[in-house]
Amino acid sequence: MAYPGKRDDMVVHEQDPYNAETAPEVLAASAVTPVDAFYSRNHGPVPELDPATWRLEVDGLVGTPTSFTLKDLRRDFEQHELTATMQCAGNRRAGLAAVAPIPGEALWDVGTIGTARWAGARLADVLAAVGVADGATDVVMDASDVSQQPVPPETYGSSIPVHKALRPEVLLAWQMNDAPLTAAHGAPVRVVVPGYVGARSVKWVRRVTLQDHPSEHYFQATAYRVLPPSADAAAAGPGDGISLGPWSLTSAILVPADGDRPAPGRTRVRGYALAPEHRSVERVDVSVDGGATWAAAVLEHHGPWAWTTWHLDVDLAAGHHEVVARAWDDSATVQPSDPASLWNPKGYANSSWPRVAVDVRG
Ligand SMILES: Nc1nc2c(c(=O)[nH]1)N[C@H]1C(S)=C(S)[C@@H](COP(=O)(O)O)O[C@H]1N2
Ligand SMILES: [Mo]
Repeated sequence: MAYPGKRDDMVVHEQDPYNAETAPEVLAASAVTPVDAFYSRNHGPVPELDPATWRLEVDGLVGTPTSFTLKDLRRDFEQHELTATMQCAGNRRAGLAAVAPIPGEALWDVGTIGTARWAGARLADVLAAVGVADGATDVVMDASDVSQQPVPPETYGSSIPVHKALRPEVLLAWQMNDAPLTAAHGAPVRVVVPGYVGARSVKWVRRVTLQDHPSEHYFQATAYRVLPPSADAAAAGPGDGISLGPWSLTSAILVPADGDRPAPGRTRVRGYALAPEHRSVERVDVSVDGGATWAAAVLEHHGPWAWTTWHLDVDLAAGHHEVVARAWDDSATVQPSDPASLWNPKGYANSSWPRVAVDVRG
């Protein structure tokens, strides 16, 4: 069933709450992902908030606790625009689930990612207006949606370190692709934290609190953490595992799709690569023989906070081919080849080489 404001070619993993990813060929069609094709990751029902009565409370370790209306934010702060990629920590989880089962989590393929032109106020400007008090280390963002996943149910929320919150790329966004944010993507205002896993880009934000420790919200303290392979995910508690903040070097092959049966001859392999915070994608190698030989793809950069899209034309003879890619960044780091080396009980941060198998018709 289609969801309001979303195309019907979304790959839906859950209807209620709505959780859907973009089909690979749709993602490959443009550097900026259309809003109606952008992935949706929800932990509770989507709230419909009235922009006229919405308030953003800023409190905690600040000089002057302040309540802002949307009008206040638009009037008192300069609007900044930024093309930035958002990616769920669970993107490419299916590749980890192929190593060993990951029960209870959506088996996302390569489409829990998208790039948008965001516009809004800098969180740094708002924090400067209220004053950051000594001792503040973390900025907690609390939202209006209630998730039934934690026991007892609680509002969605997470936090980022103060040093990240003060960076110019972090926005309180009210626009996505030159239009007002839609309800599904956090209207009237969401946080956008480029370079960090999507879980930190809090939608329907209603309160920003500065404190001397990270958020105690379930989705910060317990979920979105990388547990050791031997851990029992169901028994994990607050503070267990590595908290996911900045994402790692990754890439995906979007076209051809796994199992495609192209005609023999010239085929264009297309995909994306994403560098960690403050890094850039410098090279993407593509192999059509399972990694025996490689050629460098053509890169298209879209700004410091956006993915790099890439393509390579290859000649494929009839028969079976395993297409593999690997991205390199400006620290000469390359993605790890083996998903087994990254496997973790909740299936986060699969940054291993993407692989698709195609059978070229004879
Ligand atoms: N309030 C709220 N914010 C949230 C979430 C949520 O469920 N509730 N999901 C987070 C996760 S895990 C991701 S990946 C992104 C997804 O944003 P999108 O649905 O706009 O693509 O929002 C984040 N912000
Ligand atoms: Mo996510």
